[in-house]
Amino acid sequence: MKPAVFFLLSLGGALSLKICSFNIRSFGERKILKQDVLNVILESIMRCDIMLIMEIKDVKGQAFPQLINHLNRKFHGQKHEYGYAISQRLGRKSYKEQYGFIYRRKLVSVKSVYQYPDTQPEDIDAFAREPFVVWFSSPTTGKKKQPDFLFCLCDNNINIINTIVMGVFPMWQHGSFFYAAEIKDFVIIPIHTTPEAAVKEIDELHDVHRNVSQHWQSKNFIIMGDFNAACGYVPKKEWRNIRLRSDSSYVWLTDDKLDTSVKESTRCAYDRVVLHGKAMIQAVKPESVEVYDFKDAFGLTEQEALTVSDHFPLCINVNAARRKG
Ligand SMILES: [Ca+2]
Ligand SMILES: [Ca+2]
Repeated sequence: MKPAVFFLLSLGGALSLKICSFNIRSFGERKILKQDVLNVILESIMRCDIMLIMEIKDVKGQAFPQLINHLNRKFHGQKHEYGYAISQRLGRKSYKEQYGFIYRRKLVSVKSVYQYPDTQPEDIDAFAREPFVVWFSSPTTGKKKQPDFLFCLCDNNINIINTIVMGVFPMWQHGSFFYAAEIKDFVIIPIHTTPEAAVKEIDELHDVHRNVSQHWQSKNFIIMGDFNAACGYVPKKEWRNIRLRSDSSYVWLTDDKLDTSVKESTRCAYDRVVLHGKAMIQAVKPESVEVYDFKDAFGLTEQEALTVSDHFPLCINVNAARRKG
């Protein structure tokens, strides 16, 4: 039996960031005041390193900052664990919503924000709630860059070694080497479509992506949110008219059957995550896609769960570079 030669060249490089989106139906002061509802919301956020919140209907503009205070109070002694960025109130008439991002300040920072103007010639006002785009950065530990791979020359004990290594390092893959891409910055384009205009708005996200690419240098994009991309709002035959779907440079991590709706009677893949950019795509494992079922996690009845929201949060894990210090 030949001895196994096993090289472990890097472990310390990548940091896994959990990035989630959550349409909290009609989020406002009333939800903050209901302790049970607030607890589920806080728990859902604390599972994540970045959380996009949609459907903030907060006329006085107080509920969202209060939510951040509640979160930060949970981390005594640590200076403001969470930071946030929130859009203006967006909408065509009196009905308005905001997009809000909550993030762990230790892990990421906001490089820049950009409100998509929605003034494309011949397509003015394509969106009811035009994306509030945020560029996040996750700075590296510095110049001392370690190689990002594990390497193994193994004999017929490879299965044993794989079993051991996969237990300790779940990122290990069968075969001789593993490459973990990590990214230092990425852009999140959020969207909560108008259900009846979902086909048009999802298609237009392609133009938003192009527009943002002209403004910012980043090539790493996550397009996420409540697309309303199911259950009658996007008929099957329409997919081919949606450039975000037909253009193969976009990678859809969620399939058309992933149920993100809370109601037991519905199975709807409303919420989606789409990636763009080679490094971005490499930094996310498709199997990291997760629908967080807070109904099960908290042992709630359907009715109780619906007082929190009619959507479950949707999450992915991104391999990011570690932040300095
Ligand atoms: Ca357009
Ligand atoms: Ca608009």
